[in-house]
Amino acid sequence: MFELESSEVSQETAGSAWLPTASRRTFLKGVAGAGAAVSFMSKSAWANGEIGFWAKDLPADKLTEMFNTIVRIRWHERTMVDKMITDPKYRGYNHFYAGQEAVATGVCAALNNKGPFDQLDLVYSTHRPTGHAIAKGVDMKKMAAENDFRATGLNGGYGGEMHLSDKSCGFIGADGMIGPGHVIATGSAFAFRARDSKQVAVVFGGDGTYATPHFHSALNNAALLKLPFIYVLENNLYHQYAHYSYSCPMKDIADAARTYRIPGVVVDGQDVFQVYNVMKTAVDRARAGDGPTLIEAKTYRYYNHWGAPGAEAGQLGAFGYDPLAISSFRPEREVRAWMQRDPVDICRNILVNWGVLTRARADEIEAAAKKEAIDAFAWADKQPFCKPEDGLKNVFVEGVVPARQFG
Ligand SMILES: Cc1ncc(C[n+]2csc(CCOP(=O)(O)OP(=O)(O)O)c2C)c(N)n1
Ligand SMILES: [Mg+2]
Repeated sequence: MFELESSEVSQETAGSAWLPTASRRTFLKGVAGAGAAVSFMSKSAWANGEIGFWAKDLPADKLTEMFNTIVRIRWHERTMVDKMITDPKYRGYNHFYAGQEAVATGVCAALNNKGPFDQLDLVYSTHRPTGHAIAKGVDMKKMAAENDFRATGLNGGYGGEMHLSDKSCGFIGADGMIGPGHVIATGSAFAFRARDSKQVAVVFGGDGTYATPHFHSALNNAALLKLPFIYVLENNLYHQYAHYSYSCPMKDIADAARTYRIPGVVVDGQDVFQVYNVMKTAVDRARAGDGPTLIEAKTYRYYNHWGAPGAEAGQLGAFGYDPLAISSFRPEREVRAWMQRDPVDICRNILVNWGVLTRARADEIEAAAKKEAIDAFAWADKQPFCKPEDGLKNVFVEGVVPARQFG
């Protein structure tokens, strides 16, 4: 885990020309001492890889809810994969999130997801949105219907996977474009600050976003303006079919935070409680007005970049040759090695170990999640399709739009 050394920053600031040399030296000494103290204090306020850091204080029902969310995401993904493979009439598609469930779950568990819109924390998602959506509180049935372009879907069936959104829980939405959402999210964070609200804006991005200008612009502006903004970068090692080392010179993308003088934290993205710990620290910091954080969650996706190539019905994960990738872009052993550190197993084992769940109760929760997913897709199958003639509805504003700023 990388942590910004407060003394480093303060010393640079202290070197400015407005201080005469003698007093500058005294000033530097003082600042270095204060910096070290602040650094020590802030270190103790970070999770530092301890499983029980913040998570140990959570009530049992909240911890159980996190397990429930992980398995609900897992079975949503597995059910949808099977649907794509076995039902030729099914029109939905997805960039599958299985393998990364602990990230969305740990992040959203530290956010405010219920209540009036002006009190919700907002999540800006990516082209791989279904896990983020479930964790933020989106209804699984409505999402299943949306992904198959049904009129009763979350967005009337006109959005599909790439444009899922649900204002009621602060899920601002999926985004087919890699990057621009980061900048829009900082706009939300700026609005929160301008309105003196305690809300936080969170953006998810992949390792592929490091090379976009939006990543740097968002962090730079958020740092300069001390915005309540959290960037959650899910490093699943690949963007489409290329390893991230092709576009990023650093092993840890979180190191980029140094440039912007903000905390950059690397976390085990397979362990939901570690993710929660660092996220809670970042959310507390943002709400206190202390500015943004970059979190890099090391994780892995069990399916290929898009859809279900290489997958088989009833089997978790996709292996081997992906025709869309022209060649096999990742070794099967790598996929299997990551599956050894499965987020569902890790969460289950910790909660059993802590005495929060018995194995039998965990199995019941997982069976209920599987049933919920199967029922959601069955319900979606019976819904009417959206109509082409309604395609431009809700695209243009109708009537008079009042001018509004900070209102
Ligand atoms: C601006 C833009 N450029 C290219 C693409 C095509 N594209 C879709 S997903 C993707 C890779 C994203 O990789 P990463 O950010 O690591 O996310 P992951 O798919 O691994 O979750 C690319 C290049 C796009 N959607 N938008
Ligand atoms: Mg990636």
